[in-house]
Amino acid sequence: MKSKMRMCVSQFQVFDDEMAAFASQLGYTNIQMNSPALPGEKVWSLEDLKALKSRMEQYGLKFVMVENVPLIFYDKVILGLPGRDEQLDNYLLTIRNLHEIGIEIFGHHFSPTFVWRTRDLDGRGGAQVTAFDAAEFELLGNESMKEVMKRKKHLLDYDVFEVMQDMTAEDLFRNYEYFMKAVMPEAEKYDMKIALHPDDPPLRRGHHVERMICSLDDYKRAMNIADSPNWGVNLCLGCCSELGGANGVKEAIRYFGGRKKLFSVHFRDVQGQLPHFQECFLGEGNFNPPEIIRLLAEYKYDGLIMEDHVAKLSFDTVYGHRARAHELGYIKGLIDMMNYDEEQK
Ligand SMILES: [Mn+2]
Repeated sequence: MKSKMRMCVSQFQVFDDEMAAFASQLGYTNIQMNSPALPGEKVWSLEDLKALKSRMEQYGLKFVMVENVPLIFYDKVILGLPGRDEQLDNYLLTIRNLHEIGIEIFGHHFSPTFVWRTRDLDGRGGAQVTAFDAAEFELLGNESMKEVMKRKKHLLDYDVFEVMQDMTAEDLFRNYEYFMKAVMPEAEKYDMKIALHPDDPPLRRGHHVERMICSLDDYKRAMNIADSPNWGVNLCLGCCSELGGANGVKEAIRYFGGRKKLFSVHFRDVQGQLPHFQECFLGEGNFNPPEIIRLLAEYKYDGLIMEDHVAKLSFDTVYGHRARAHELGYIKGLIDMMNYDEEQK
């Protein structure tokens, strides 16, 4: 049987002619955006979302997933700070607005300090890849992260790393429960799929900061907290691989795939496992890409599949059009080959 998993062009913030041409010319019609850069410091307006969707439609593209609102929309929810109820109201409004424009999956993370990396390394042919080393992170904190957080500080009027020094993973789980109690009934009402991305890297504690989703057990715990058919995972194979290598990836797919909890998949890999790893191209990491595509198909995975972080190729754009085109083509080739084999049976 032909697999129904759907590829998409993803992980960008601004939809413009360049992105439209990139998606259309490569032949992908489904679009995911990660924290679309729309006006608003508390919530996006329905008008702006509608305009975004219709611009995509002009190019024959379909807006199917939004991954993450900006942190400033729900930072108090994650951290349990005063003002979280107002942010929750806006989050519920966002669910209704996204439903209104036909969005199928709404992703979120619970990692206000974002992705942790400690340095860039030379990957294949000198392409730049990010790397993480837990001991280095413990010692220095994340220098590149501090630059990112400085930029975020223009939006947030406090230092997230500072606030999180006194928080534990248990506090985060408690705040997640508060979040889910408000979010899931609304998501069910509008049949919106709510998808959780794990922490990257899935390391419980680093540089005095604790994180929430650092194992399959943590993910199961979040699932039980949400307790809803509309809750599922935005499974980052990269994070699973960072933690448990190929077996970690397969275990997560089997667990969530078997429960119809796989809503979207970040198809990327790393070399090595915690405490240190580096990102890489597909096919040179911990897992065997054809094997993993087959495993997803075995579980009749019909959600979205996309590339995620990519290596920085020489002369590429900031978005990484060259690298992304390569990874997308790689994934599409695997799916087409698998479907061809199925037809021949
Ligand atoms: Mn990811």
